[in-house]
Amino acid sequence: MQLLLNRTSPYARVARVVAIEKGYADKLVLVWSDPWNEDAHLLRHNPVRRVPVLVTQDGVSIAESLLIALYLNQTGDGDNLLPPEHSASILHLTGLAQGLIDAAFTTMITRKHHGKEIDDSVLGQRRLQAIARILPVLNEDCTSSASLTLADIVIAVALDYLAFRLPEVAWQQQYPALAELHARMLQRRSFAETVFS
Ligand SMILES: N[C@@H](CCC(=O)N[C@@H](CS)C(=O)NCC(=O)O)C(=O)O
Repeated sequence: MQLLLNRTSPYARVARVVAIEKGYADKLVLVWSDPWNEDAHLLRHNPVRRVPVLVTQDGVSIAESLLIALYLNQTGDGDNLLPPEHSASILHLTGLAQGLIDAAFTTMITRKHHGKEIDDSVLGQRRLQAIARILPVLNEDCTSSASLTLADIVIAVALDYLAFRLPEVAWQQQYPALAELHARMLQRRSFAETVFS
């Protein structure tokens, strides 16, 4: 099985963390890919030209980080990251965290292409406002569960991506529940092995 990824993508990190947590570390070939330049292998597996992409043992390509996470959760070992009895609340938090990743990633990539003044555009403002609105809701709604969930992973990746790319969003001081979740998750092997770089 292959995972097409790069080292700075929060989406790819979600897929890779889930793969490690579900016992796929030794069965997965990591294929470092460049969505921003010609990359024939990536294009062959994903015409959208985005990472991550999982290529299964049978050669089927799956794009979209959360769909990859669902596939790995269904087929891998270990705890179910989306137990049916808690699926609504886990998906609620996962959706918010994915929204946080989307807003943070798009802020970063539009700054890179258009300069920081893009933040003042209507869409730039909407993204920053989304980040400011999502954090307190996640802080309020996230609960520490006995076993690891998909939401724990996506929230922690989103927060670590903010710390990496938008450090001016100083969520650590304002949101203690998120700071606790982030610190706890960073201690896991799956996070230690997938640090943004
Ligand atoms: N919704 C997708 C987003 C994936 C995505 O945007 N990946 C970025 C890297 S962080 C990418 O490959 N961007 C290249 C592009 O948009 O052309 C997912 O959840 O996997």
